[in-house]
Amino acid sequence: MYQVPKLADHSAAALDAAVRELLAALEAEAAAVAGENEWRAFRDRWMARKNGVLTQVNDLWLKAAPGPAKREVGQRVNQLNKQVEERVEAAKERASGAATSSKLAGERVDVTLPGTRRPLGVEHPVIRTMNEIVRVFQRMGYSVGEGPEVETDYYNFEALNFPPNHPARDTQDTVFLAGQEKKQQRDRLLLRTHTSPVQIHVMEQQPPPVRIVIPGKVYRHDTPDATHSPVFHQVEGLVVDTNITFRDLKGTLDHAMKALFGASMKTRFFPSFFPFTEPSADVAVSCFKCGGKGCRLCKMSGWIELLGAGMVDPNVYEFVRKNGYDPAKVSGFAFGMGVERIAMAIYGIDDIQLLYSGDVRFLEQFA
Ligand code: FA5
Repeated sequence: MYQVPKLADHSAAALDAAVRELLAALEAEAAAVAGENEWRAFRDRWMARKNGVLTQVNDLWLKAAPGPAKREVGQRVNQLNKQVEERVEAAKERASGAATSSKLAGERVDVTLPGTRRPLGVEHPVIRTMNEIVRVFQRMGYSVGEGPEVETDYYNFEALNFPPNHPARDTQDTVFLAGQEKKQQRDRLLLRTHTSPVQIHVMEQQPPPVRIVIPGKVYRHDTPDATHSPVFHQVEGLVVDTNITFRDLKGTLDHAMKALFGASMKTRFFPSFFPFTEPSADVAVSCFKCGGKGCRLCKMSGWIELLGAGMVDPNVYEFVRKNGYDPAKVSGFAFGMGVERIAMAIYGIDDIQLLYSGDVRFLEQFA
């Protein structure tokens, strides 16, 4: 490595030779600088106040020069200071450029590599079934509506002709919101137990004729088992016009069941009771697990209940009479289907809980 020599004499020729040798060493060392750490060592070696090459030049060449030579040597040393400074500065730019390009090389992206594939999601079987049911009715000319999941007692019960002490109003069956005690019963908030309250909203908003389906989520204080879930989905249907009869209801539901399950699925209407329909029926399909022989799923009955239905009770029209619903002039039917039960029947699922388990192995079968 280059060492600053003592000058034999301070003549111009000796100085010239020493300067040439120093500059050659400076060039060679500058050229060898490859990274930022090397550059720092290079800068310190040449410019450090203590023992740097320039300090040594100052001591050995300038301070040691005899009086008459001092001026000449001083000028050369000044010039050297500048040259070293410039060289060090240039080396710095080269070193940091090299660092940037090595960083860039490390981060290089090969745009020709195949991208990360994200698997496409699919509709959940419950949502798919709900959309399928809605489509069947849309093809029959029905419109589609929605309603709130948080309801008042008035819409969920009172306007649907539930008597004040009907058991469905019991906390055994209904999830009530806390802190409602100060309100009148009809204003108390609850999670709707069925989609039927939307019948009232619809009739408040539009005069007859009405032909609408309303899909949505409902909540009940039900203990989970193979066919019950505390949160499930229904599709409500409401038709009000003149001269609508029970035959229209039967024909409509029969068509809808055949469209959903195929022409060979057997359906059955059982007499039933709902406060807001008269007469009322429960509609069941033959058990898809045992074919009607009786098993755990159908509770040995051979049938799986899918929906409730009936002719709109004249008492319900009284709540919306001023909007054109005169029970002497209009008639209609309504139904409410359990979407999960229909999904189970379509896909042969024997436990409703599978639909909510979030198990990808189960859900992948619907992709
Ligand atoms: C009703 O909810 C009435 N609102 C239906 C109705 C509408 C009748 C319009 C007349 C006119 P129900 O409580 O039976 O009825 O429930 C309807 C359907 O929801 C049932 O047939 C069943 O398929 C489904 N269902 C009821 N409870 C559950 C539950 N816990 N889990 C899953 N599905 C259920």
